[in-house]
Amino acid sequence: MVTAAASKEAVPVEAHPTSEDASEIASNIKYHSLYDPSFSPFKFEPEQAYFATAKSVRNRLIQRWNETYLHFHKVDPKQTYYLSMEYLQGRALTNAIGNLEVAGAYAEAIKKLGHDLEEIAEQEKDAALGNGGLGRLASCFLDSMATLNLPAWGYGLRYRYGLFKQQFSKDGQEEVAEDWLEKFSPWEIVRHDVVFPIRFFGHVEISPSGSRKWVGGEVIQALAYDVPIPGYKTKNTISLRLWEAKAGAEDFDLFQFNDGQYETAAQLHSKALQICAVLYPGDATESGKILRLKQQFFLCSASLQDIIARFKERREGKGPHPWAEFPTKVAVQLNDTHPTLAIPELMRLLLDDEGLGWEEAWDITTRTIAYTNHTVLPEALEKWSQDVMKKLLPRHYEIIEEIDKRFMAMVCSTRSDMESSLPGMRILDSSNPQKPVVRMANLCVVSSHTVNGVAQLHSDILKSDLFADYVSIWPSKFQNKTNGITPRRWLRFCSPELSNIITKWLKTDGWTTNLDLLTGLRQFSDNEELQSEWASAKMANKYRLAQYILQVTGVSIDVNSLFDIQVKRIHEYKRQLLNILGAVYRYKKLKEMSPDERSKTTPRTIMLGGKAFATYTNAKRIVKLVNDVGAVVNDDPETSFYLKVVFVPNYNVSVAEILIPGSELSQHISTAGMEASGTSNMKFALNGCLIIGTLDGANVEIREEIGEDNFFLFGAKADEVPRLRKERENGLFKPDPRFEEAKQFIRSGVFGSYDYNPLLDSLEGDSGYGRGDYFLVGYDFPSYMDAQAKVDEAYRDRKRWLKMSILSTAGSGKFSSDRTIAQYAKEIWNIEECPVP
Ligand code: B1H
Repeated sequence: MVTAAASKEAVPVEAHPTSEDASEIASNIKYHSLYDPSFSPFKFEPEQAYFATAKSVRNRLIQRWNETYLHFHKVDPKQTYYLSMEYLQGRALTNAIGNLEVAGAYAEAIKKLGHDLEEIAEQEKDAALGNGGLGRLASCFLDSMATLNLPAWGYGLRYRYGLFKQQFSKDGQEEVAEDWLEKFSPWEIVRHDVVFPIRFFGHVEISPSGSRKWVGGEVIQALAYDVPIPGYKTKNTISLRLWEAKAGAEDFDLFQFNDGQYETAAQLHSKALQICAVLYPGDATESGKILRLKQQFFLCSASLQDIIARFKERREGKGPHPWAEFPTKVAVQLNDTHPTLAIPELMRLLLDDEGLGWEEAWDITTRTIAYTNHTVLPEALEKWSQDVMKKLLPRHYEIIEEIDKRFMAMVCSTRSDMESSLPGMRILDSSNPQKPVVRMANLCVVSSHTVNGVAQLHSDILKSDLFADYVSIWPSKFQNKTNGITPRRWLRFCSPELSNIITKWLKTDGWTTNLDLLTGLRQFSDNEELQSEWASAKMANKYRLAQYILQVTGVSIDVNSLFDIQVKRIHEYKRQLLNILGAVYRYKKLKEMSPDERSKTTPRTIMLGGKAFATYTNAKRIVKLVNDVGAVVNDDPETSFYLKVVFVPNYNVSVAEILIPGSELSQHISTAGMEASGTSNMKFALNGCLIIGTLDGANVEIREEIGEDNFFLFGAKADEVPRLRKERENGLFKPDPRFEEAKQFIRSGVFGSYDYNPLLDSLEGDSGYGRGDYFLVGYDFPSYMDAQAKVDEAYRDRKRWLKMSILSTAGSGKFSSDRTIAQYAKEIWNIEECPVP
């Protein structure tokens, strides 16, 4: 037995890989720091303690992961494969020990080693392999799939650099590469035996018998890394398999290298590095477009080869491969159109490699693949240049052409009434001869057995608008699956204070896996004892948040003010501009008030956060404006007690875990019809935070669940938006004087010398881009300000506010991703639970 030197207590060093005893866990952590080291010996600062702890937890996960894999292999159930270009996993340590129910024991063990669990957990870098809601949804889904014991896996890409780190200079946001793998990730396990070749470019060869084969071009290897995903209170631990691109030794030209041609010698290695270098390569250039398409194909091809290999392996000794069984064993879900190439790739593998005929391959493909749409924004609907597609994936282009041709023939022969709609439904759009494109959403709809939207309103819009023509052909293809969030990460672990109170009043912690139980809180919403406990838990979370804000911005905020938060990607349709214009108006009015009048107002701290895409100019201007407004407002001795405006830098999953529990009001104020669902609205509501919002996305359902009295509603409705835009175009819009005043105040230069005119001009009818306030900020401004006045009034009535807060949590049960995933499993994937005994 060895005794570790650097620890506080004399802790023996031993393996004990699965013990739940704190002393043995401490020994195990020491064991990892000494015998599986990644740092200089005997150094045991928080960082070393984090890595050793993570390795200790990882071993538990690997054991469960292995058992789960073997169990699935033995039972051979139908399995779902979730294909997504994005996963926003955030940190893993707290979540893993929480799901394994060993958090208490690890906290004690770490104390024995002279450290503090929270401090250690903060050493971990976020795995930010995603942009926003779509990526975080994928991660919540994995958590629910594991927790529900479903045979399901995720596939994604192992980006070297995740979503950029947001920093600021005097010019505003700057993007810096986020090196999440700098000191390796303890949560991934490389699978050197899981490698598939991925081809790009080349040409199609036709044999004398007429069969086709894609050959030549460049071939890069896909190597698997598995991230174990533990379920909560279950042994089941599933996999997120991330692909890395690699070139082999045979691709390294030693002769050229020795000849001094270093770059050309390792050309393929450098091409491989590019594929998984960054999450979202800028695609303004042709090479950027090709790289993005390469990434998409890389994910699809590697995943499908892996799926087919597993299908064959599980069929070994059971006779030749009965391909007709494939859709009874495999469900593939496309997370938006980004992995659409899975469709022609599955067709190619079945046709060219397995030798099936078109009809059979098409039947298998369409029974296997389902597609989730996440947006109706025209600019986000992917269209790839036909020329780029032909060059990079010549065989896939042929297959897409054939799908398009057969689809047209089917419509013409069975639905002659639809012929006039055909041009809009076709997959290949050559209407602009200069820029013929492949419409990926159309390819998905034609080739999937099921298409779903992510909130009721969004699914209705898909049916009545974007995909209306297809609905008349395949009415039963379209479904709704309202998004959800995992209540473990988003309440149980991020707000232990509130969780304990909920468990106490419900007399069970069963709500963590059956979130509908939260309705049990309704009967106590008036209870003074609960209200007072509730208020202290929220206050503890507000303190934690205030400390964080001070640490990252230097701004000291008052915990007794109303904490008002809007955090999400910066986009004009999400209308952060409406929020900041409201704040500017509030500031102007406060300035005009007498001290006595001011003292009657409700003090507020408005926090905004989110990243702007690097080339999205107006989004960056909005970020700059928030910072500039904050700099003036927060330093104004007359008003700063009543109003603070803070831009929270570098918003990500772990920042959200601090912000959301401490919030009291959150803003979900997109132009109606434009936010497909939103998922942070669910996280805030679950944490007892009230919502000010429009009738958009999942807001509609949240309001239904928690009651309209507990939701601050304003703004145009989705079906009014087209008419309102028309009216603007025709000069019929009369702006509210408050809106004019707020804009004018900014134009006057109060917030510095930066030129905000182009941003503000986009809100005018005569905007240079001819958009004339496309997002209707001006139209919604007055009702927004009225709703904000109601918020101020409600907050002054403490009892009423607490009751509303409790009712928000109580009504959030529907928004568990467990509910969402159970619906996918039953209504789309047709899979059943497969618990590891
Ligand atoms: C959502 C995206 C998205 N919808 C393109 N679409 C991307 C589009 O990298 N790209 O090219 C990345 C992401 N993301 C979001 O999905 C919706 O806006 C939210 O309303 C929704 O809650 C979320 C999850 O369904």
